[in-house]
Amino acid sequence: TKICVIGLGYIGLPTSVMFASSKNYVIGVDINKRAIEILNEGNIHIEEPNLETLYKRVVNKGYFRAQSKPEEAEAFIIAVPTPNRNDKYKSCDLSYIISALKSIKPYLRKGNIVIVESTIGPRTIDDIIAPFIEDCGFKIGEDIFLAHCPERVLPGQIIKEMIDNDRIIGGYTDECARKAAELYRTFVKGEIILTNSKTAEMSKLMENTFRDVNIALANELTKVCNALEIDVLDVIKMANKHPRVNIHQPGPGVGGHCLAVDPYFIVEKAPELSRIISLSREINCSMPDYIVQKVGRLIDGIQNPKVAVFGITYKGNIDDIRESPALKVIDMFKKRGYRISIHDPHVKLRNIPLTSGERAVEGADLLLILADHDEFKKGNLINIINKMRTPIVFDTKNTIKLWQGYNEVKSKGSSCN
Ligand code: SAJ
Repeated sequence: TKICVIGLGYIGLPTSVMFASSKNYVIGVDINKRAIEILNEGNIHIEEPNLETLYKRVVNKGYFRAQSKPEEAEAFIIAVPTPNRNDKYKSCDLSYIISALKSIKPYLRKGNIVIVESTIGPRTIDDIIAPFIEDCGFKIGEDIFLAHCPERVLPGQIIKEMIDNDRIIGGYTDECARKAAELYRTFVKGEIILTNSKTAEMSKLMENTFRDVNIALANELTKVCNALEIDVLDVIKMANKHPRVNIHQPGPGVGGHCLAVDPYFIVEKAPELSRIISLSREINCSMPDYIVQKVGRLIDGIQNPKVAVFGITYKGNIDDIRESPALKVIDMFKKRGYRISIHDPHVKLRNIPLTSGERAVEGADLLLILADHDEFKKGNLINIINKMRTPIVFDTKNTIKLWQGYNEVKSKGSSCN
């Protein structure tokens, strides 16, 4: 099958590679000229384990080519970003989807399959995308087969999860779902579950919303426990001994381009009814401020304080800082006039002033851990606090319990959280 994939980012590129690996001819399309150049030189422009090796293999065999414009194909897969708009409900911005649809319009032929992989609000296929295609003069389910096939892969293990995870296929009609399923069956080993478009849209959004709401519960519990002087991590450990309870881990907030984005797409469509969902977003968004207030109390009275921040990515062991709560924390520190040093062994961005861990803690009054990178899980607490001016450690991700010297320092009553 000849497949044209629009959008070669974290989802579109691995998807293209998977289709090409199972002997489909894939044309990858992106508006980013630099990405096209890199890809056509045989390299990839994103970081993802195992992807480059697989990519080189399909390019060498002639199954993949990147270009800036679509062309005729049997199937079109849209994998472009759908960010939040800057409006009251942070609603779903469909402008990239609309321009992708416009770009394939001249190449659409009877019998084509059109699949939207991008995350979209409930009813978007029915209310916006299907009418667009019908306006082009096609009858969906007879001339064109339209489906929403959301992805649910975790960055860092995309390839494995793309193959093994169960896949939801939401067809505009039953025939649309069957056609789309045939395509994915070429590489998906997990179960392929057929449904309608709106159910597929809502289930994808609800997966991430479920996680966001549960993290909000853990974060709220943290605030309540702190107010009542109860150790929240002990409470979570105890409660999770129950076979049907799984309280998530509290932290400095929720980042990334999924959990911090998707719940708003549901709220937008039914604001009066989505109360727990929007409250959870509020609670998770309040965490950076909560952390900063707490830091303020811990270093109260210290002249010209210096805070060393360890870990600024949105979660541990990745290089991605999109929507990371750490950035908000750092901004608030700057507004308060604190001196700040930042250490993150995973981030390579030049516009953030990073320094080594040793230098970061030198003369610091507080060490704040915001991401649970593996590098932070081992260390010598005594060595670190010896370099600090004031030995206060605030660990929002519970990483340093494993550090050498932790128990010794803790028993002397220093502020380890
Ligand atoms: N977090 C907590 N406490 C927890 C778990 C996570 O504070 O107990 C925070 C993390 O630190 C991070 C954020 O939540 O800031 C999100 O991290 P994550 O690992 O839960 O999720 P993502 O955003 O990397 O990927 C999610 C995944 N969805 C689910 O696990 C339900 C992934 O499978 C989806 O494909 C992806 O969203 C997506 O593209 O939608």
